[in-house]
Amino acid sequence: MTEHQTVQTLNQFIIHRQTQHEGARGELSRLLHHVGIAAKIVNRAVNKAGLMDILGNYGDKNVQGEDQQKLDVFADIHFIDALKASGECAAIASEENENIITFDDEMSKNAKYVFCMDPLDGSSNIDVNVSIGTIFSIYKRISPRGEEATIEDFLQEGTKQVAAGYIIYGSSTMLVYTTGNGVNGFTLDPSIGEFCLSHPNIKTPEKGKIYSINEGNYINFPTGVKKYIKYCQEKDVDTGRPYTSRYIGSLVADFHRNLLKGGIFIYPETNKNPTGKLRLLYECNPIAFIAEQAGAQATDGHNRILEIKPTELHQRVPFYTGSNKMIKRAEEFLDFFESEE
Ligand code: P6P
Repeated sequence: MTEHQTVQTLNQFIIHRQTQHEGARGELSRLLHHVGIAAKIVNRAVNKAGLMDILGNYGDKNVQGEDQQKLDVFADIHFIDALKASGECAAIASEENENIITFDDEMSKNAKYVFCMDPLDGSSNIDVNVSIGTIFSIYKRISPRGEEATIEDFLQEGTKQVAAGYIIYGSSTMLVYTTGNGVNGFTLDPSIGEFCLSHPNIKTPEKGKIYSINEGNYINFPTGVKKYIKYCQEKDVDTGRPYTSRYIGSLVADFHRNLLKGGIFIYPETNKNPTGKLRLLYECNPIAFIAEQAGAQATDGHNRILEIKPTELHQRVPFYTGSNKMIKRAEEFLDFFESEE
């Protein structure tokens, strides 16, 4: 970076974008600002995890029946605190909590937005120092302002999201988000404690050479998925195959790489888990919003993720996301072999 190149912080960017929206009163800006604060608090804990005796199980299990890691709980608590402090969030749906969390202070009860989050995704990687992330999604509430938010506020199609994003705690910490006008990435500069615009207007290549799937589950995959994996592994100069297999086991890390480089990420249904593993509200919908805003796609193998009408807070869906041409090809395999079965 040349010395005179200006830095645009997340807050400067948010306020600049707000001024472009006539009538915007700053509620979403303030909400996003508090997301940034919580991200910095969690980032500090993630960076010192090994030193703060914060590793290891919390000794409890979350609603998914998964062992709760201390950092999961830490992240959940600090995002909830920051969102309450913003006064712009009426309620939260979190992976770490079975039911929605409503706020009873007057300002929050009168707030315009509700917030879905996976406070620390990829938690199985925490203790081995592999990238992890926070994923979030913001909706306008449909329940009357001034009253307590309801579960109906959260069971909205992904197309109704007003904002979505993730923080990836990796070799550097980045916040990537969209409000429906493209995708922008901000890298945390620890020397000034600010997220700074580093990846403006992210676009995913139409085609990539990376496929991301946990092949350890191969025997449980649908035939179409098995055939697509073999297709990726064949030699074909024209399509640049064989592709490269990359799978970290943290959705945010796997998605972020493919978002920038192109590729396909698949967490399909299996005969053990017929609706897959990833959750619609706070993993697939926000990632799908970002994918589409970056010119890519996200489906359940057949249907656009963002058009699925949720019925439960923690429902799971099969998840295919990435470069348009790769999603199209994978779905051709699914369609053909499903018609054969
Ligand atoms: P598997 C992490 O636990 C997570 O929810 C996602 O971040 C990740 O993509 C997936 O599960 C990994 O699941 O079954 O491949 O270990």
